[in-house]
Amino acid sequence: MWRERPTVALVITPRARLIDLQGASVNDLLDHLRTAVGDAHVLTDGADVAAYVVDWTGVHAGQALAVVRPGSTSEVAAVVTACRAAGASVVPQGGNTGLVGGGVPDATGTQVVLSLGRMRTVREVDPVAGTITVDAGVVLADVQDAAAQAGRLFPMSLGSEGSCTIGGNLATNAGGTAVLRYGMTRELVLGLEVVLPDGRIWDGLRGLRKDNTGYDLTQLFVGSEGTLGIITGAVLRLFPATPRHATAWVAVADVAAAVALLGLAQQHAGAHLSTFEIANRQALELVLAHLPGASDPLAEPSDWYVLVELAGAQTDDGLDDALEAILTAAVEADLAADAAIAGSPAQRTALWALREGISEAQKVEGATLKHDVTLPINRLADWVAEIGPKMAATLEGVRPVTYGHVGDGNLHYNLSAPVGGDDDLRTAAADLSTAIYDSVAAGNGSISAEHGLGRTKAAAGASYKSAVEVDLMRAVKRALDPDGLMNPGVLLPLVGQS
Ligand code: FAD
Ligand code: 2HG
Ligand code: ZN
Repeated sequence: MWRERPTVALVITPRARLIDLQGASVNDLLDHLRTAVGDAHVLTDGADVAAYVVDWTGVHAGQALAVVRPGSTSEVAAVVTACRAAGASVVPQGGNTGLVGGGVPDATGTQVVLSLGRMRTVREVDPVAGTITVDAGVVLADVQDAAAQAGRLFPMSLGSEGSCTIGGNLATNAGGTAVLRYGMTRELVLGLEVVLPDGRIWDGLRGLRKDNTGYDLTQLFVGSEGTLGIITGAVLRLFPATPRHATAWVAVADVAAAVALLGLAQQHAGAHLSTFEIANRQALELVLAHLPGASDPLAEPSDWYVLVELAGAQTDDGLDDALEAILTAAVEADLAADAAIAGSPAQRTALWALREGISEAQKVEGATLKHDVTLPINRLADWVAEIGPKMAATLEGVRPVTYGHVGDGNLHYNLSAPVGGDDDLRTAAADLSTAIYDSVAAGNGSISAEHGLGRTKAAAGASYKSAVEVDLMRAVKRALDPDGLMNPGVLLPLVGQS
């Protein structure tokens, strides 16, 4: 069971309820918003707002008072100021690829969605300083491309990189497949520009590597999921380009073998090890069933697979040898049964597609219950072995689609419904998730490794934290957003909700 929610001393209630949807105040607000950003960028028609009010999973579908699309930082500030004056709460949105419902409005129809979709300028690239300065609405893949054009690498890599934005990545502290080598988003940012809940602009766009002048305000906004302000710009770190790769899809017997293989890979490849991902057979089968053109690279099925990649500079000639040494050692130690090594960029892309296609394939398959958990790496194998039977006992025929960033101790333990049993999964969802979260908490893990808490896990997040932690988080929220107008109900539950 979830631990009882800690009691808190002070209550934040969003002022959004002050809005009378039939009243003149709404029309006044819409007028102010139109003045701030131009008529064409305030959307209110159902068809125009449709894509902004439903999340990628389809689980969270709300209503918006309006969707506003500012084109500059000063326009964002004007929108926030107008909303604050009217007591309307604001839901920041980037690419709307979030997986916990944090970027879409609730069902009240009183919230304003503030989309950063028009703020797509790469402001500056400085290859020598190793920095890139961008608007928050720049799509992640465009940041990667701009870095590559300057002969540098922006390493963050997500399956959603063609749609998600840097603002969303920062707001969720996104992870992805390069964390093992380069860290989470918070390790890739040097400075931010933020519109605060009171409409002021904080210009913290400094690309300094060293700045010990007090509290780290930049990091406060990273992972804040739109609850403390709106990120409008960022200075990000660039790294030397890694145009050379050695990539393999490896059949392993179980999670314990995958973890042991990780140790071998670290030993042989050192800093060149950039990716170490895991997927179970169920995950691969969904990709083979639903991803056009996907094929199994190995002759025999295996219960588990690892995607391992080494990356290096143009001058790094030894990557293929290092990969071969890893695989030879793995076979000798009985850790790997077989492996497919990419012999060309096209084969590398095909192996990556097997991993990156899992989310989409599982969505096509039907109802899914997602769990984005981290555990200490040395506990992962036992945890997977223990949780499977508990799931089966709770819902017969439930299909664990287990995959993720095993090198970071992060598994996506996503349950697909029993065949034909989507409703059964929905009915059993609370019991299944509680069993998973309880066991993760007991193992000193986290119930959200990289996707954030959003709406989906706001209550659970608070219930697994200590009273001290929740008090500190609420104190920060109160200090920056005393009226509770920034994304209420996301990350922290509304008081009174559990
Ligand atoms: P949105 O979905 O628009 O918003 C997400 C949250 O950030 C919301 O709370 C929103 O209010 C807030 N927000 C957005 N922009 C701003 C801003 N400018 N200022 C303040 N708050 C803001 N995530 C991972 O971590 N690792 C993965 O490997 C990964 N793979 C994915 C694969 C697929 C196929 C999909 C669909 C999603 C994946 N995600 C992954 C989840 C998602 O892509 C990330 O959470 C991403 O960082 C969200 O960016 P976005 O621009 O789409 O944000
Ligand atoms: C991934 O690692 C993403 O592919 C998405 O984090 C996970 O869809 C999911 O649950
Ligand atoms: Zn992930």
